[in-house]
Amino acid sequence: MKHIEFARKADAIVAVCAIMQLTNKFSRGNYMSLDSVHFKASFSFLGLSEEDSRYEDAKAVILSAPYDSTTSYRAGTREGPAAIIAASRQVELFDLDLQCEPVTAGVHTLPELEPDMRGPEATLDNIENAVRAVVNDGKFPILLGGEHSVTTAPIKALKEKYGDSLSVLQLDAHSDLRDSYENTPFSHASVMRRVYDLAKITQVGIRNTCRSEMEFIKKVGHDGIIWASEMADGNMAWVDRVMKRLGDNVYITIDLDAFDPSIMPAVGTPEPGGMLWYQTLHLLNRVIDERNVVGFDVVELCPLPGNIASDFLAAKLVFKMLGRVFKKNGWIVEES
Ligand SMILES: [Mn+2]
Repeated sequence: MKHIEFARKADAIVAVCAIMQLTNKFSRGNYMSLDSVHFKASFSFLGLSEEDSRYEDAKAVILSAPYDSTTSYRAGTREGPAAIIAASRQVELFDLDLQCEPVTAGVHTLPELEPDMRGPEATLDNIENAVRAVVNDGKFPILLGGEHSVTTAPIKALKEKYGDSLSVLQLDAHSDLRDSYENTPFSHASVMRRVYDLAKITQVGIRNTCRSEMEFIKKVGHDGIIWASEMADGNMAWVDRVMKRLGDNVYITIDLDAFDPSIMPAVGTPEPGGMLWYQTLHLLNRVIDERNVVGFDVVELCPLPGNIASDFLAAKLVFKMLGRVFKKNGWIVEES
């Protein structure tokens, strides 16, 4: 008797459930789990899938520093990293020079680093800690800026590992060698003066330097500047001079205002007479192929509404450099 009662109770429950499901169906449509819903890839560099961009498996890690505090002309570089990642989702994964998809597996994109409102030192410490952690995990760091002052952070972290064998290649319109600017030694206009104290620097594409910087250059006998005017006639002899100066381990910092404003107008401080695409790739390919590049940054993108070409150039530049780094280090996973 009891068994029958139980059976009836169970029947009743099943019946009630069926009615509830029917009601649900009519009121909310078919119930589906998220497993059967199509999502775009997460907000990762190149739009790589979760599977192709896991931190554990990644050879390279994208760090974003949306920091914009001391910018002296047009502000907005805090929007740079997100604009580069958004544009990167339109970059074709096949590299025509390498004839393969060099980085399809192996790039992780970390969330944006948070600026520290206590000031530039705390913000730079946070970036330095992030780079140090990534490097200690054996991964190749790429930092997206943000204003150029963020560059000291990865260089400090990498200097711990590589010591005096670390040298720095800078592409920039500005020499950034002021001791301080607008009362702060952490200005983007004095970033290379800070770096000068950490590592041997070579500066390419420079076309704007102030009197106090020229005095400093003469005083210390700094002969590592390739002036844009020396590159203007299209000769590439200056590349040999760059290569002679670089040590075994090289960090590359690219201020996007190194490029000519005709192809890169979206910077805070544009300067006429800059570098062009193939000329820049020629230099970067040689440095990556012939030295051990240990990290790089691309900074100072200041997105212009409606100008997607600049964002795309920055994204493609990161892609081209990364692909070359993957090839050099034997990290390319061949498709089976
Ligand atoms: Mn600059």
